[in-house]
Amino acid sequence: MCGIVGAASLRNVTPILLEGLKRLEYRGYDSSGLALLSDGQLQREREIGRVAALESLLDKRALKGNLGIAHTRWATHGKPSKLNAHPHLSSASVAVVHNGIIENHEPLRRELKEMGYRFHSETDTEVIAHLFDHSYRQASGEASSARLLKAFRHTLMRLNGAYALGIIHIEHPDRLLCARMGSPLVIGEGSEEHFIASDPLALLQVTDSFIYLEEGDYGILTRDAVDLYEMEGPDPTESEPVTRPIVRYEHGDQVAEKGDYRHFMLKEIHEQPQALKATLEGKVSDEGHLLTSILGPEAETLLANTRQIQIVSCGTSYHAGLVARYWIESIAGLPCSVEVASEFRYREVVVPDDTLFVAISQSGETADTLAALRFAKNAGYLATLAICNVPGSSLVRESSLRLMTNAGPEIGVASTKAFTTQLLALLWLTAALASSRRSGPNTLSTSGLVEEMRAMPRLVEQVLELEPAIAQLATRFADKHHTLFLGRGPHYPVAMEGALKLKEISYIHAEAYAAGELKHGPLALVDDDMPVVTVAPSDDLLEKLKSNLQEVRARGGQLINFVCEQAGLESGEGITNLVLPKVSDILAPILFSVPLQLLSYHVALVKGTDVDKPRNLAKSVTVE
Ligand code: HGA
Repeated sequence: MCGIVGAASLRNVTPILLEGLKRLEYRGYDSSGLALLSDGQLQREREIGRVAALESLLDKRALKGNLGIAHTRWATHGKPSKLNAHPHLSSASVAVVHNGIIENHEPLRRELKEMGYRFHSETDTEVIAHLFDHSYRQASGEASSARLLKAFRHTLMRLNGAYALGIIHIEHPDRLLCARMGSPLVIGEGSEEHFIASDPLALLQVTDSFIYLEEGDYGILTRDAVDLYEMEGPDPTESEPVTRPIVRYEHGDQVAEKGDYRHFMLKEIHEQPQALKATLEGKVSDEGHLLTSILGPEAETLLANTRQIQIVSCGTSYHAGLVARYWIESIAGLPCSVEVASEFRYREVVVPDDTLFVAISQSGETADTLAALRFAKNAGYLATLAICNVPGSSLVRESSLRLMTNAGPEIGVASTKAFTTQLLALLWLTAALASSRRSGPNTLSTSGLVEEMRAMPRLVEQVLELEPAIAQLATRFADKHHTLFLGRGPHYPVAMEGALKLKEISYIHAEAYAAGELKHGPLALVDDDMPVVTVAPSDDLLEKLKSNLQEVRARGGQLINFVCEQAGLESGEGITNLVLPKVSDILAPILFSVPLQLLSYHVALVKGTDVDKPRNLAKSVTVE
């Protein structure tokens, strides 16, 4: 959430900053702004709404400069408004962009007001601008790097909470300050130019070489140098800068274009066959063996020693973890707990011996999941494993083992291909755990499972052909305010994910229930105005589910069932069945997720909402 870009160059940086903001817009889109230094002047423009609105403003008033910072906002403190938009200024000398939350902003604000600073926004960020201005004035001397760094370090020491920061100062026309604590930030290396951004994607138009800041890093960039220091280290005036590796971005300029698709979400739904194929690539040999060494050093021994799994994640990734629990327990025969990261991180956790900690996050920057991982590293787990879509992300760098999903950039805020590829990666992990133990309740052979995983892209292609029928169904939701999603076994979390998708992009209230729970309360809600969507593959629980569906029908509920060819469910009055291709019980959760994505997408179209940028949300949740 919130996207930062900054640049120090010989050329005018405005187009680079604007392009960076557009590429970061998935992180926040309630307002945006930029500040530039040129001819000894600090200039700023901000606008409410999308980056396009800022761009039109800049068409009318061109800002040019060789040093600048920019920001696209997802508000945490203070409503989305022009006054609250970043960059925030102090004394017309300092401009600050910030991603994160300053938890002690209230006492700092009081203190700064007493010193005479006037506040113009409701944000927590503005305290950073004034604090830095104050520290700079206190750090006497000429306008040197040393003075700037001293003031910066002093400012950072006063902040509690999370931040990625970009700061410029009017007396330093070629110096860009940056810092990272709890929110992501990378430095891009160009030829005689340097950049900062929340995500390398923002800078792929200008470089593919990046330095990933570590927690507590701060420093100064100029066109030709990067000097980084550690907050934990000595005063910067008494120490040498630290060295961080320069990493080449692996996937080229993958910035997603919508192409012929109307929305990124639709494109990403249709990319799933390819994304699933890519996820499996390099993880199984031609002969069908699982290549467990890709997880990292000592993976095989660690998997063989694992007696229990703890999965921690948020949102859609949490639902992937819940599905995996059914697989891990039934196929690998290992106990598995799954918990949302925001609860796990603040709980007094008891860690059973030989437990593998698994953190799942599309971006690898999800604040709560990262905090849970950092806790887990010192809590006595056997090892930590990240399941992630972004190679250089914090989660991947900080875990001892890693399993990449390779889905390619996901731009639509509502996750689709990230979810199904996480499921495939988790199934692969299940198979790896089962084969390393050479036992487990399920007799399915690894090679059989690999065959099924390989068949997945083709099956998903077939499901995508149901789109016209699903679009037709979606019109029934035009005037609905509530929907129930039902499933059993691993399809209960699939139903949860379906309900989440509908909520996120169509703003229809949707709840998922384990179908057996219906009569314990939610049945009271059912009437002919309440569509009930069921996930009903032909598995061992289908007969039980059919009884639950009868209970709904008997109360006038309108059933929309996603079923398998051989389900034996008749369509009729109040019952609509959408038939999916035959699939094994194990793979069914992946396949059945796809029509639910298409349903929520088409309902959102009917409702006329902003599919890729739903209200109040943003992707890559970097604040807790
Ligand atoms: N707290 C700041 C920045 C918000 C943010 O990082 N969101 O992801 C604000 O509210 O402006």
